[in-house]
Amino acid sequence: MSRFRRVTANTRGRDLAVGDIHGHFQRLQQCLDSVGFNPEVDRLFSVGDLVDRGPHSPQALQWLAQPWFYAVQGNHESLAISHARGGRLDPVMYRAAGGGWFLDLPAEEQEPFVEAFLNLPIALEVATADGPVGLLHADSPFSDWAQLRESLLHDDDPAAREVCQWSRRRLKEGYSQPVGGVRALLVGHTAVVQMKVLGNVWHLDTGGWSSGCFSLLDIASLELLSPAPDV
Ligand SMILES: [Mn+2]
Repeated sequence: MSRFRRVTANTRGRDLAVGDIHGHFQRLQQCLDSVGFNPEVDRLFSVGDLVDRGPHSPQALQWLAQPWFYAVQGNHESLAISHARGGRLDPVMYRAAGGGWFLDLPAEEQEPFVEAFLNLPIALEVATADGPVGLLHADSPFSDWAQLRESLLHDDDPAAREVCQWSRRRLKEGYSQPVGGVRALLVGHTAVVQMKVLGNVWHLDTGGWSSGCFSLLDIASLELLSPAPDV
């Protein structure tokens, strides 16, 4: 599977984006129900970190099998891959980060997860009527989307990938230079109290997995559907 994926516009229904899920698929489903998500026509895009911490991490496989569900690979998916593929990974750290459910699976039961996670792109681009919207887990290593696409497709530079999945720099420094070539870049990874936009980078992880408040963003209009705006 390609490390960069392009998805054509949804002409039948809505495209929604959600922040880190971390094993809370039941809460996410409730949130989707509350905005009338219709899997026949609507699609859901995840910025990664589907697993670890919450009670339903194994459900990630069923969600990833749905034709209406798209995701990029977060650092937690990357941890599972590293563990199973013999990468350098401290199991104590991994367990503390919520990976116990995975560490405790027999190797043959880890395998379907690893294969599904390996299939996830590092960055994804969704077409909308007003131009492309990008998604990745943490931050873009480049100020230009085309450069990121080229890097992911041709260089596979581990340092660039590391920024895509692990960087917290933009939020930490309040860095607000936009990423050129996309209308908006949707990310998660660092929990924020309220959805926060820096430049054109939208931080969607409002801690749905800890506080129960998932933010759902309509990708075409860039309007927040959940939590409902105060009237
Ligand atoms: Mn993360």
